[in-house]
This record gives sequence, structure tokens and C-alpha cells, in this order.
Amino acid sequence: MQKKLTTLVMCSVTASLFAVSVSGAASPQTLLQDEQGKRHTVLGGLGKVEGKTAEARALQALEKVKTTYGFTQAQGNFSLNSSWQDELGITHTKLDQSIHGLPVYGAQMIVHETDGRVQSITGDYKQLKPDTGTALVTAEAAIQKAVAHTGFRGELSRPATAKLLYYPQGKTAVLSHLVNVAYLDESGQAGNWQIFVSAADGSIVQANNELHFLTCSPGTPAVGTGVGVLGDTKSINTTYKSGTYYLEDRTKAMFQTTCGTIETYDFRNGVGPLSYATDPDNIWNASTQRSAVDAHYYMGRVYDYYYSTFNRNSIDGRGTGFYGAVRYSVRYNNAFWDGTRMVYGEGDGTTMLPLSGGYDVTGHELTHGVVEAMLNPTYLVNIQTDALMESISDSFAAVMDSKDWTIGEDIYTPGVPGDYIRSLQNPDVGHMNQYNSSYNRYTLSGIPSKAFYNFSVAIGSRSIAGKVWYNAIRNYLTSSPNFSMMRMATIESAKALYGAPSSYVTALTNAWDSVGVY
Ligand SMILES: [Ca+2]
Ligand SMILES: [Ca+2]
Ligand SMILES: [Zn+2]
Repeated sequence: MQKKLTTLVMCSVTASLFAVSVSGAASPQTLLQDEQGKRHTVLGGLGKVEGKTAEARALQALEKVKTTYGFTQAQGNFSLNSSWQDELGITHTKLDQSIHGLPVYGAQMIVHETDGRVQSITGDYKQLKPDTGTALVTAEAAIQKAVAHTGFRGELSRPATAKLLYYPQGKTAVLSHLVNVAYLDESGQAGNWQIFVSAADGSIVQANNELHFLTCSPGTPAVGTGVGVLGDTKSINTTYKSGTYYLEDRTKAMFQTTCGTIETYDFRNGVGPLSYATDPDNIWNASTQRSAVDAHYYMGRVYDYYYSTFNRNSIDGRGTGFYGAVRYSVRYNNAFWDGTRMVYGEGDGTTMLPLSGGYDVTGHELTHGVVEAMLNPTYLVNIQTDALMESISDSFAAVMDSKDWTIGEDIYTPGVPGDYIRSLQNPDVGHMNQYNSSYNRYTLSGIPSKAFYNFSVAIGSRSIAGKVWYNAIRNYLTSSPNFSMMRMATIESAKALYGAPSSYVTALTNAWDSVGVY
């Protein structure tokens, strides 16, 4: 058995990795790339770096790999984004790729070192050609364009801000003002826009509305009982305010730090505005309350998982409260995290039960929020990034809803027992030899999900697998990861957590090998 494992590891080395000797380095560097030849990780052979600051050491480390990645020199092509030391004493220094001293949005490399000994460098360098080096459009003019783009005419919540950077679009770096526009009016119109305005001609390059809510109001915490979607009775944390009970959970640690609460609202089969979910006696047993009871209960459990496992305070990690809203529209067979809140459909009763009835549904969706907060991943740039985000969400959903390896089984096709929406154990596509770039993100997510499954089963613990994944996402991934980068990030994470060599690293390497990701 031991011998067989060794053979597998050797196979993966010859198939996918190649070593380059670098003068002055004691051990050879190993360079990793994805199946399309994009280089994204250098392991070992990086030697020591010196320098008083983490930035100086990181720039020195990057200087050692400049020919590998194809930049002329580290100085001038990178600038410090952030640097932090993890619980294991490893310093992770994230540098923004920069052009003319301005950061390239979403493009970073991370240097991992302990006391100047460089273990690895993750991330990738984008070969980009700047469209211009001169901003012809002022920040003020860009703000005007951005505000006009939102269509909002009222008073802004705070003055709009603008930051000059390069936005990567294909092979071009577009000099842009990143403008933030925030507003909230009494009619419920709310916005927190990130708008990229071309500094060359004032056109809108990209615009996203990202809302984050924080509420804090008087009220008394209470414990109610409720009946969930599947007819089960459970305790729920509620709040008593002005004569009635609300689905507002004030029991989490974030309430102490930032008044953070988890709240559940009701669309009442509309698409807006929202109504409060209330109950006069704190016994939530009406049939119209079932989906709200489960949304509330499972959002709380997801918070608890991230808090107790990773000491992560809420979805954004900063103690900001969040909320969900049930009974969205009519017979709506889906649920989503829209960047700020959970939205649950009630299902049509045949394809889906109310979607909040699945712990893994809420686990999946809120994990999107957690990962977005950590990585700020790019969407619709690289299909593998999108598929990886789905896979990560499914993986953590399976860690939380640990009774099975399937997603959605509790709410999918109530008349058909035993089926599910996706399976990590038996995905539709679970190996790179079935890879087809025309498949959608959910189908392709099966490949990294199968690796997560393989690893969990091999080590006998899906919760440890979750820890390896979390540490990989937080400390080793950049904004546009592909499968191969995820492989490396998780292996680096496992090495840092459990040592190299270790049985976990071997199991993880085999897990990725067996889905054909190198
Ligand atoms: Ca499940
Ligand atoms: Ca079913
Ligand atoms: Zn998803």
C-alpha cells in the first residue's frame, strides 16, 4: 500500500511539475502551472531574503522569479497590499501588481516566508499593456459619471470616493477611477456601488452594486420555538420589540462587538419591499412561517460553524450582521446570496420544497459571502474560478451538513426519495479527462469537489479537510484562481498546518492527482 502511494506521487511529478535549477539556490525550485501553461506557484529553492520590512523581503523574493513570470524586475511592478502573520508564524505578504505605481485590480502575488526563509510564492502575473499612462478624466468628473450611472438623484450617504487604478480587461490594463457611490433613502432604495470609470474617456468600464447592512436597535433577546420546512420543531433566537417577537438573533458574538444580528424577513411572495417576520407569542408554528424558521435557524448555524471553527466573526469576518428573506416571488425554485443577504424561494412544491429547509443550501450560499470577503474573486473572467467558487461552497456545505455528501437532498423533489442537486462523491464531471470548457460552473465544480471528497475520505475527517481549504483560501489564493492554483494552495496550506511530509499532504496530493488536476 505504501509503495503504491509513492508511485502515484512520482507519477504526478513527472506528469505535471518541472524543476528549474536557479543559480545560488541550494535546492531546485519547482514551478507549477495549470493545464494551459499559466504559471502560478513557485515552491522551494527560493533561499533567504533580508530586509527590515515584509515588503522589502517580498520584493526580494519576487526578484528571484522574475524570468519565470516574465516581468523585468520586482521593484516598480509590485506594491504592498497587505502583510500578516498567521498562527503558525508564517508571514504572508500580498503585493498588488502595479503599473506606473498604480495597482492592477484583482492581480496579486503572495510571498510566504518565515524569518526571511521563503517557502513559496503563489499568485500569477498578468501580462498587460496599459491603455494609457495619463488620466485625462479627473476624479471629480469620474464621480459625476458614476453617480449618473446609478440613476440615483437624492443625497448620498457619504461623499463618493475615487481611486485611480488599472482594471484588467483581456490583455489591456484600462486606467480607471474606481468610484464608490453609496445611498439609502426612505423609499428603500439602497446602493453601494463600485464603478470603474475610464480615466481616458469617462466611459463606464464595469459597475457592481454591493450592499452591506448593519442594524442595531433596541430590543430584548428571547428564545422561541418554531416548526421548520420538514415539520421538525427547533429553538430559534428571536427579539422582543414593541409588543411582538421578531426573527432577529442577538446571541452571536458579533452583537457584542458591532451590534451584529442575523435577521429574517419575508417577501410574502413578492419581489419587494420586505416585511418583518413577526409572531405574537414566540411560537412560530404557522405553515406560512416554516421557511422563515429554517432560514433563521440555519443562518445561525452557519455563523456558528465559521465562528467556532475559525474564530471568524460573521460572513465578512468583521462582525457585520446579515439577513435573509424568504418567500421570494412565487414558486421560485432557487436561493442565492446577492452579496449582502440571503434570498430564498418557496419552491413549486414538486421540484423544490422551500429552499431554506436545507442546511446545506444556506451553508453553500453563505460560504459564497465568506469567500468573497476573503478573496474578492473575479467572476465571469475564468470559468474555473467560477466553478471553484461553487465547489468551495459545496465543500463547506458538506462539512456543515455532515450527514451526507450531497447538496440539496432535503429540499429537492419531495416526491422522489434519494436524489439531490449535486454530489461531491459522485459528481456529473469528476475528472479533468471529462473536462469541457462549454460546461457550466456547476458541472465543472464537480472536479475540485471530488478532490475535496477524496481528501476527506482518505484522512477520515471532513472537518479537517475544511480547515485545510479555509487556510488555503485565506492565505494562499488570489482573486482569479483556477483548479491547479487551488491544488497548490491547499497543499501549501496542509504543509503549513500539518507539516511536510505528512500523511495529510500525501493524501491531499493523491486526492488532486486522482481527479487529474496538477
Ligand atoms: Ca447535504
Ligand atoms: Ca428528492
Ligand atoms: Zn453557488
